[in-house]
Amino acid sequence: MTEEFNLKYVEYRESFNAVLDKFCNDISTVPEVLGESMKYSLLLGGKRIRPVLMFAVGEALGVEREKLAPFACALECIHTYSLIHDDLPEMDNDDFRRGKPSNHKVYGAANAVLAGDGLLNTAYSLLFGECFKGSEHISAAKFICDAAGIYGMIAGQSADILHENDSVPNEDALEFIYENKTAKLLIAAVTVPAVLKGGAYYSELKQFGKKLGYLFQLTDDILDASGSFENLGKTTGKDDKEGKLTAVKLYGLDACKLRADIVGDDCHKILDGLQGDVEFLHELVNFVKARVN
Ligand code: GRG
Repeated sequence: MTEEFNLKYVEYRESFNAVLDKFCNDISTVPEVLGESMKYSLLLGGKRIRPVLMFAVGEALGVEREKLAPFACALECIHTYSLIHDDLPEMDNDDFRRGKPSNHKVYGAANAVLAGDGLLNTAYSLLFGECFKGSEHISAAKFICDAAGIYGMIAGQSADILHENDSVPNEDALEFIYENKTAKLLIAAVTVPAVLKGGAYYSELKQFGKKLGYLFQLTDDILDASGSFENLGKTTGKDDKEGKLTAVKLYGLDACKLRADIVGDDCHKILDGLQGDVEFLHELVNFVKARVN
């Protein structure tokens, strides 16, 4: 990755973090623990890859960040809720997230369920708040809701649970899980600017998000099998222990690395068909492929 890419990534991320700080400052709940537990997970850090992607595509298409900020914030709230619920003992049972104790380890499982619910609900509230601005805003809001819902991320998580301990690993099931659990929110991140721009490069960006999501989950599986707690900030080796259907289980570690190269190339090819400055997005694909956390 070039120094220019690193600086730009930090600039996008910090500009989003400023939006998120303001959003968090405005959260004031009774009882206090509700808002506190929501903010705990939102502000734990994380790569902020979804907002960064949204801002970067927005810049390539000429959509202002201020216009995207509420959508990016809603998406990060939904992503954070999914991580809180995923870490619960009844789901993935992880005591650590982003290098810190998971939400339920700090606030207890019942409060963690509510923190997740609160984040999801607040995301919808934010999205509804945008809808009076016009039909493109309504379409963008609906796109995020659908991506997160029962034909998106929740379906992916449901399939992930269903296929645990399958005696024969199944490629179609794996692709369904990848597309829904992981790719749908990344697809939303890259298509929201297109929708707000009246549909510019919508199909290409949707396809790009799908491939990037596949690559993102592929590297996640590779990191779970071969990464470290220090880099990842969460327990590794759990997929295998829990009998998860992963690409590493289906194809083996070396084949997964080859697949990552092929899917990365697919992402670059899609970007080559877009006009505008997409150099940052090309580098982001390489960043996802080489990521260690
Ligand atoms: C519980 C409804 C519900 C859904 C859970 C998204 C998800 C479905 C579970 C989270 C666990 C997981 C492995 C999800 C796949 C997507 C993924 C790799 C998420 C981690 O996202 P990063 O790496 O996290 O962007 P940071 O911490 O950087 O924000």
